Amino acid sequence: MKITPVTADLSIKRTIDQGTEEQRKAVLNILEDVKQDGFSAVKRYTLQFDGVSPDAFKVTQEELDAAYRKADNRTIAIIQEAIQNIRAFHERQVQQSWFTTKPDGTILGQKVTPLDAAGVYVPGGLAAYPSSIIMNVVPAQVAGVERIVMVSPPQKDGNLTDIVLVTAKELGVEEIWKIGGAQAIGALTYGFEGLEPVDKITGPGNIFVALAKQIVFGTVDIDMIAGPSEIAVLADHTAKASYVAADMLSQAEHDKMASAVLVTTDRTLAEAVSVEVEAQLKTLPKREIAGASIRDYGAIYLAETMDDALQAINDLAAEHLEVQVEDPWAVLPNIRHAGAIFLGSQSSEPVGDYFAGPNHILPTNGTARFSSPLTVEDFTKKSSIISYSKEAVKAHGDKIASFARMEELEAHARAVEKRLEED
Ligand code: HSO
Ligand code: ZN
Repeated sequence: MKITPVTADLSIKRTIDQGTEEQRKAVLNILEDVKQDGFSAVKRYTLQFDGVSPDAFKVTQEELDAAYRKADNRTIAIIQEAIQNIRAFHERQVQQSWFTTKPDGTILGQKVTPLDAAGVYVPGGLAAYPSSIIMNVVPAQVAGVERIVMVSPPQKDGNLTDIVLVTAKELGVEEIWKIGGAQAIGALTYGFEGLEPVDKITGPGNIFVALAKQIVFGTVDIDMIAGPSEIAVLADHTAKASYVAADMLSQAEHDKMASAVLVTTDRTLAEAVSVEVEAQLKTLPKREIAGASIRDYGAIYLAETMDDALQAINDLAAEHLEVQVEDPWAVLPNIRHAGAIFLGSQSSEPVGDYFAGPNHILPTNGTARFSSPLTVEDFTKKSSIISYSKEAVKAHGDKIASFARMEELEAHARAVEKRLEED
């Protein structure tokens, strides 16, 4: 990897796939068809895109049980422990409704209510990561969402993979549909006989799924449009080159467009990481993907001071940031933009992908400047509570009426004054 000095305005080289005009049109058509024709449109598109035409799209209890019986105990135990850790972390995020009272008897507050129904999209093939299923489902469950619906495209044999079903069963997700692509987003948004619409759709997907989510946003809520994985490592002379390189490759193997960037104050480390990345790449099963990612989107930046390095790190606003410096907690206050921050040499990124507890659905493409990981709050909404007392209306009614007249809204003014007329 090339080593370049850190420059003033640094940004991760990103390619944001916005889709082509044709793709957008195709997705609009699919959504419209699903809205109009429901089940029959879903059946048609599943045959067209997935090459199968099942009579029923809903996964049965027997299918779930059969997959579970085939799973080995260690796999199940690992999934269970990961779910436990992730659930425990998310339970800390629960927000309570709150109310405040004033001496005049007014009560104000905020009522937190879980969404009624959430839909989780699980991509097909190798990207059907069980870890991502957990990361989407657990916050919804902790929020109290009563109905969680999973959708995923059927494989060539018409089924979902066993590991997807096993994970769903461990999570207690019971409503699973073998539908993928834009047609699945349409089905979740508009519903069809047997499938009731949901309120929010989360989960990653290909460009067709991303476009469909963008289009249905407003009718339903969505989580975010996730870009390829990103990792930035902030390191000084105390960092171990083999760790840094391994962690960079862990995200590079996700996608040819994933980006792995090192920002360091130490030239020796920069050179060692460059050599290590090449060496470790050679034996990776996904060396073709990881190699392309490192070549096109990887970088090693050398900074003169830790302040310059931190500036660069904040400019990058990476999805994942590893801090491998002498005293990581000391630099934490100066880190402003990152989706997840991994502190210290033992906190390698995959620890967070699978097991530690925080969510791995994180802001990409520099959106960590203004957005956050997926949380329990994302599966709730709030209602404001206003309970005014007679005393309060007497004291403030005339001001409210005057305010309304400033806006030339006479009916507003009179509504309040009606209360003033009475004793
Ligand atoms: N690192 C990915 C999530 C993931 N990793 C799933 C492994 N499985 C998010 O950027
Ligand atoms: Zn990952």
